[in-house]
Amino acid sequence: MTAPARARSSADLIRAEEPVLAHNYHPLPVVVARAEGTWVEDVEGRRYLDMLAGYSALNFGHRHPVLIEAAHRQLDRLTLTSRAFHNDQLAEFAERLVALTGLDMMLPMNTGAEAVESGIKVARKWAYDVKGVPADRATIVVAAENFHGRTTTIVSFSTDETARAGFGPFTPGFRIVPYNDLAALEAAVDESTAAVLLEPIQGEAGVIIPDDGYLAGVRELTRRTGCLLIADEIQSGLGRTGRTLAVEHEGVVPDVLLLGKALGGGIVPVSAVVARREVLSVLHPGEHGSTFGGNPLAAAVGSAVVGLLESGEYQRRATELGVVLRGGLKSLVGRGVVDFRARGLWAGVDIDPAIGTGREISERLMREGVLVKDTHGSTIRLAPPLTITGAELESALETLEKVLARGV
Ligand code: IF1
Repeated sequence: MTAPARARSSADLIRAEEPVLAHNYHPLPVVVARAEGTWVEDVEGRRYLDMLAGYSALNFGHRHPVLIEAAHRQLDRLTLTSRAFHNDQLAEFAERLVALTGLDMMLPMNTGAEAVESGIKVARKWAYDVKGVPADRATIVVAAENFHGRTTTIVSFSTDETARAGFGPFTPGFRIVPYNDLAALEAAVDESTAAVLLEPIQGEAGVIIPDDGYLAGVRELTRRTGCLLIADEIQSGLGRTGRTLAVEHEGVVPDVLLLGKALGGGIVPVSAVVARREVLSVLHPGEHGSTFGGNPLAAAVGSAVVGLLESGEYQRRATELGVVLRGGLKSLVGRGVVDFRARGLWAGVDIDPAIGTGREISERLMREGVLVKDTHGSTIRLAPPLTITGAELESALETLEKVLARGV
């Protein structure tokens, strides 16, 4: 007999998942039951500082009141129409998102992978219809160590065997070059190239920040060779690095911008392809679509998210508190931290493997009330909500210091 959900302990719930839930994750042994702001609470009432923020899908913290209010208001009016009809929320969302990014048009989708897939389709169609690349000959250049999602086409150009093995046959038409290497990129681009697809900072690879000038160099190269620059800002965008978009750190405006995660405010999946008119104009009725893309609930929440970003408050917070984050991590170098990379409120921290793996460090931090996620090896990622207070951030850094000082 299964105990009713309300009486089940964390341990009961973890055990209950095992026979009925696909094992495509190895979660930390914490069962979250409620959350607010930077804090989550497990079934037994233990509280944790959330330093992962849903992999940057919770930039505005858990259940931000402005976003929850927008969602409640729309839930009580209209949630889904399909795009067979118009709805009264989508125009405002499109207008405000386009204005926020400085581009011309947007295509509303749901998950990040859908935005990436849509960006690939649109870039290819632009290559055939506008650039004149022969049918089915378009290529797209990507970076090694990329992470753009989990669909078959996307893992076709992954260099992470764990994400790719066993899912072939793969989609052709992609060329892989080392990240942060303009010469290699130059060599890979030719008349068949539709686009270069890059993360401005590589998230899953461990928050890899390219050399100053790299993104500007890619922009110059793509403009000179007549191909599109597609910036995947699904994780790096929407305030995370201290700017609305990470490409702004180099004054770069891409031809195509991919957004997701925090665009849905941590409430509903919302993603988008935002692009120059010439690019998104290649789509005509019936050529692309999505049941939920642009639904009124997503659009209402998306508009509220854009509203939070229009003031610049969260970008300023990420910049200011990013100084505290960098300072704290710098003080730990040589005391358990081997190296780190940080921009705004986003850091990849390489822990001394002698102290433990990323997973072991994550479990020790969890027991001290701080939630993080390892990426690879002994690297952990820190990406708290941009609503975190200075005191909360200091507390998380002190906990990291304590866990590292304790050693093995
Ligand atoms: C998982 C991390 C992984 C992304 C970028 C597109 C997508 C993502 C730059 C796809 C998604 C998520 C996926 C999730 C864990 C997380 C992630 F990098 F954020 F840590 F896996 F690498 N572009 N990243 O980061 O967006 O379809 O998931 O909405 O798959 O485990 P999605």
